[in-house]
Amino acid sequence: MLKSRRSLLSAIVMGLVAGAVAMPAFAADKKITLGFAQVGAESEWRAANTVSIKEAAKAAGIDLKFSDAQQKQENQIKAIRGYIAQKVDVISFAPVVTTGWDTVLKEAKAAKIPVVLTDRSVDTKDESLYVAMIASDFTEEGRKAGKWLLENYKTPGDVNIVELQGTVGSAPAIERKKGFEEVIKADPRFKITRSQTGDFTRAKGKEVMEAFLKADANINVLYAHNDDMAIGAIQAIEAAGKKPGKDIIVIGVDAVKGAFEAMMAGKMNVSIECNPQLGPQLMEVVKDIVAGKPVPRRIITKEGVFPMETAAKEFPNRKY
Ligand code: GYE
Repeated sequence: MLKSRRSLLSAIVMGLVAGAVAMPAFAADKKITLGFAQVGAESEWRAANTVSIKEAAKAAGIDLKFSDAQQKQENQIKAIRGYIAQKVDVISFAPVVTTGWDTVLKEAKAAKIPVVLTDRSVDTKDESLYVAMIASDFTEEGRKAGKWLLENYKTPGDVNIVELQGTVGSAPAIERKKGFEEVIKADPRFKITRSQTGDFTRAKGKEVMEAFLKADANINVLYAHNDDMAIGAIQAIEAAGKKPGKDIIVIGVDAVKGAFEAMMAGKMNVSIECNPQLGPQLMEVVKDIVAGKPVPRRIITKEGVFPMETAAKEFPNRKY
């Protein structure tokens, strides 16, 4: 009797302990709320990234609060402060630029709201200000662009490269430049003769390329930090009476559909892939954080290189 009573009691205690352990930090029926502060709608990449985040949140049953900062840091900071005030469960954002985030991230930390970075990194000494980052390796993308050029540019003599940089101070602009320079410096005939920002947009890419072409008759290669700027620049090259893809070699980054179309038309030579479909990974990480599970600090997306010869074959498989 005593024995069975004791076992019954211990079963209850065990059950309680197991229940306590198994019980999520969060009541199962409460929806997770995620506040996401997007960069803007500057490129095809960004549009695909936004779709991916919205669709993945829906599929995961996560309540998504979404804001578009129109490429302005102050708007993103405002949006993050709004999410803190609304007491969302997790905040995620793609930082427009790398610097200037410590204050707002400390506010999120003080409010005990975990932050996940997606797409772009921040420059901070305090690693505790965010829990995880899901992003591409932009330096490696820059290196891939440089390697493709060194391996494929056969015409002898000096090679004058003009560069269209992304948004000033953004991680992809800083790192795509760095990786590319690191590789081309191995061969002294390759030189960047002009370099300016086109802010990751087609309109700015076109405008800056027009100025480059007016000032300089001797451009052999265009390295654009994204496909949209390359596509804008292609229009400028054609308007100047030159053949993009032939007279001027055109290198882009992202591998969006617009780049594949330009490659199939013979106007763009290569695009280095940068995957915008970060939504599903982000929702997994958000769910794990809320459930109190450990998450990897850095998740790197896998990416390829698509030269123009592969464009027609690959095009039907492209998702963005
Ligand atoms: O390459 C560009 C976009 O941060 C990786 O931002 C992203 C970049 C992408 O505007 O097209």
